[in-house]
Amino acid sequence: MTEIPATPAPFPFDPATTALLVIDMQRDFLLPGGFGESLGNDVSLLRAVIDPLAGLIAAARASGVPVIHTREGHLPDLSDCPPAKLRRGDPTQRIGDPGAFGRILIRGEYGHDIVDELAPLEGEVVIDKPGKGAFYATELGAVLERLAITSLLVTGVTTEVCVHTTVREANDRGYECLVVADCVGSYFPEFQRVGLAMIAAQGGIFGWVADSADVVGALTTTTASPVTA
Ligand code: C5J
Repeated sequence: MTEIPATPAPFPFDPATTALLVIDMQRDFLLPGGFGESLGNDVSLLRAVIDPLAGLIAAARASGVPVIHTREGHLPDLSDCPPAKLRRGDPTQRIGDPGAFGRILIRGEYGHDIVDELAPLEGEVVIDKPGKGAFYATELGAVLERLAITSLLVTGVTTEVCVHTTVREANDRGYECLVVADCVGSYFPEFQRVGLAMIAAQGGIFGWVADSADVVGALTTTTASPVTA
């Protein structure tokens, strides 16, 4: 057990019981010309996450900490997409419509998959999720239980939507969550700032916040012996 410098206090870190969760780093959200940009968003704010996250993923892999990826998306017939989600907002394009990179947020389409820079390695868990939270209607809880994981290093996009929803779900299930500040991203700078502040407020109501340099530092000085199932 070691500690990672974090806000509001050092994060107790045991690589044997920790996983790195990489949320929704998908082309539909991140690529110029894609769905995210079609909603009027500046995707460069999300793309800034790619480099530090690639470094963090590499450090986790080297130290034996499991890397678990998620993808938000739906079955081609949209049977797992509630009408309320489909109707939400006023986009020029909706989930399931043809987009620049295939049908938007549909499993199996090019845009639904993870950006090349962060592609999962063979054998890494990829969770397909229909909701914002990574626990809802997925096997994530069972995977974490099988790996004996009790702490999560949380990364990905977007900070105030899928990252926050997942951290809240994880809290209610008893996981310790460290959100890595420069490895989560929002289209809205104010939401990024406030989203991170909300995690660590009130003595860490949802968890801890740290920079990737400090997390990588801890990973490179420790090694996990992952549980295999
Ligand atoms: C959104 C996500 N923002 N992954 N999805 O719709 O945060």
